[in-house]
Amino acid sequence: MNTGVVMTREAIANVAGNFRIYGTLLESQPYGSGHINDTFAVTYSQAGTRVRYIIQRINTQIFKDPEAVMENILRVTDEGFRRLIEADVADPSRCVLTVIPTKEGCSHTRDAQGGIWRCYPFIEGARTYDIIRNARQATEVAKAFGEFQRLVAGMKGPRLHETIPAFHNTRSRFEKLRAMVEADPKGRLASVQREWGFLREREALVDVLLDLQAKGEIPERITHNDTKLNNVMVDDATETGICVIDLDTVMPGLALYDFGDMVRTATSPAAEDETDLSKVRMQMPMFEALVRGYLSSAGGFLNEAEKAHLSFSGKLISLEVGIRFLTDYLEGDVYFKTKHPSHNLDRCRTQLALVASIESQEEEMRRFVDAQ
Ligand code: ADP
Ligand code: GN1
Ligand code: MG
Repeated sequence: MNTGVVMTREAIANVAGNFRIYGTLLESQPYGSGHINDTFAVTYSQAGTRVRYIIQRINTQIFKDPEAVMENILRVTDEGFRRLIEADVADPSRCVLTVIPTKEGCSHTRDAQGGIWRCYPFIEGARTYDIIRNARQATEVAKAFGEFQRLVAGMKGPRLHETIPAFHNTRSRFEKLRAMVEADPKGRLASVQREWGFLREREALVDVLLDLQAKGEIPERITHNDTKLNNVMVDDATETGICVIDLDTVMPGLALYDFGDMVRTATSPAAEDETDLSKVRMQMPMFEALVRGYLSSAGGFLNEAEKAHLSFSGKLISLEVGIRFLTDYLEGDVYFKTKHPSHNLDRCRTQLALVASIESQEEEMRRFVDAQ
């Protein structure tokens, strides 16, 4: 089971000591609710001022080429920083992540067990949310993700590395699930017949965006690919989305994958692992707020086919993540961090409930987008 790494204070101090941070380490604690990396907040005294940093162990079971991940992140954050300076933004270091180098000038360091770590300044006066609070927040978050896509759109140089190949390839996600159903390595299939049936009925959906891309109707762009609500920092004072974080999957992708994941994570009032499925629903006011926010920053570069599939993308990404949670459940919880044996199944069920909720409102969603 993937439960994340346990680190002693001394082990964290050893890792943190490799970065170009001066002062004295005061404390450290595990931080955040991400499913992939091991994240710690560390506090230093720097000449009497408390300063925090984020230290993160990259999950190298998932990101097989961490150097490529860091190369992408350096390129994207440099580009973002440059563009923000050009635009005269007041405090760019709160609006884009800064990679803090090691004492040797490298973007990451290796611990005694071979774990790969990186370090960012802690963005203060802001936080992430696991559940959306109100429509205004939805607009702000969508605007921030759209702005992120806009900032990196014109980046020069070679194509970014694909840090996880076929990450959003919904056909291969479906085929992996089918293979896991056939192998049933943990004997869990009997308990998921209803979920597997729901997904099988919707198999045709997984090819829709891939086909449009193959026909050239939807272009490849530089996208974030993990635009969960809790991957954007929201300013405590202004409630604006100030900084997009979790940049491991920034790579070539479809803008619709990003919008779809916003719908998946920012329209329902329920947690991703809620077990009372009657609480899971796609709330139309949140969807409308997301569309407004996203179009305000990304509307200028999206084409008609992309705009026409905004509501579909929410359904597809909820389906895709449902497929991934179910696959991981059948495989024995090897990918996402889990806290108990049915955690991935609970998460799968909320995703499928969300798909059903979107299906019941799809016409209305489409009409709203068309009217923009
Ligand atoms: P994961 O891939 O595991 O989701 P993230 O990079 O999203 O890892 O980090 C996990 C959580 O840590 C985020 O949701 C956020 O709350 C917090 N976090 C990450 N980077 C920063 C930062 N630079 N400043 C403040 N909080 C951060
Ligand atoms: C993971 O890292 P985190 O928690 O932001 C996952 C996403 C899933 C999401 C489901 C690299 O995101 O793809 O959509 O969990 N990230 C990776 O909550 O697989
Ligand atoms: Mg995250």
